[in-house]
Amino acid sequence: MIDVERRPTLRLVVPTLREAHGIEAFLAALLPVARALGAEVVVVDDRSEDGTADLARAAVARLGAADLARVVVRAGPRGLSASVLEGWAGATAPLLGVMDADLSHPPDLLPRLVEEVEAGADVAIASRYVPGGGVEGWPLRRRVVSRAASLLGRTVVTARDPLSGFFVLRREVIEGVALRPRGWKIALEVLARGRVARVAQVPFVFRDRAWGRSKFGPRAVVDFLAHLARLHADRLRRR
Ligand SMILES: Nc1nc2c(ncn2[C@@H]2O[C@H](COP(=O)(O)OP(=O)(O)O)[C@@H](O)[C@H]2O)c(=O)[nH]1
Ligand SMILES: [Mg+2]
Repeated sequence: MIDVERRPTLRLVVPTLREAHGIEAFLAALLPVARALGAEVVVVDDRSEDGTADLARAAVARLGAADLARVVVRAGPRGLSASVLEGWAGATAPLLGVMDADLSHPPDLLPRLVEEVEAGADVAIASRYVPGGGVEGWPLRRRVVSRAASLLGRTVVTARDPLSGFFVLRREVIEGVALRPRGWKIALEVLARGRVARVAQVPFVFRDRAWGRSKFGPRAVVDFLAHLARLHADRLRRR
């Protein structure tokens, strides 16, 4: 059970879809960091058929972290951004965050992101595309798509890696803001529609997953382009 007496500093959401293979190793790395930060962790699983949710619950129990972490299984249509918003809903923590479950996002970087927001940033993004950052293990095709999508994303926001799936924000940035993300890119939606004045960009090296398979595919690209088009259209309408 989550300790309701003590308000967490951060609610970190971890969206999962078919991560049975590595969810234990991930939680073993993350939970000590989360505990040190006073964060709560919500794993939001999209009805993975491979037992991810049960394995995650067992890992939380085995790691003695039932007071700070829980696992939610979603109903309804699958969706990465929708999972993140569902995980953030009802949070009382002053900070919200998100990261992937496959260790591509190093848990050790989480305290840096929190520090940046506590020091005054509205959003702190772990960024592959600022000096010191990078990507390891991706084939050329995936690198090119990611770079191109980031450049397109920068037509609506200024951050260099607006498609990063690892970031922390002040809860007020999105409180009362109607977010309508489509597909994968929740950071883009938060940056484009949220009350964001200061963005901190913390470099990190994204390492391709060590197990399992990426869910990235043509569908994610189509969703991204539709999402981007909607952000542009809404911006024109507001003018
Ligand atoms: N809840 C939920 N999580 C998802 C979905 N698609 C991907 N994920 C999770 O989102 C994170 C990033 O997905 P991944 O396949 O690793 O994408 P990549 O790192 O860009 O190749 C991982 O933790 C996945 O388990 C989805 O539809 N719903
Ligand atoms: Mg991944």
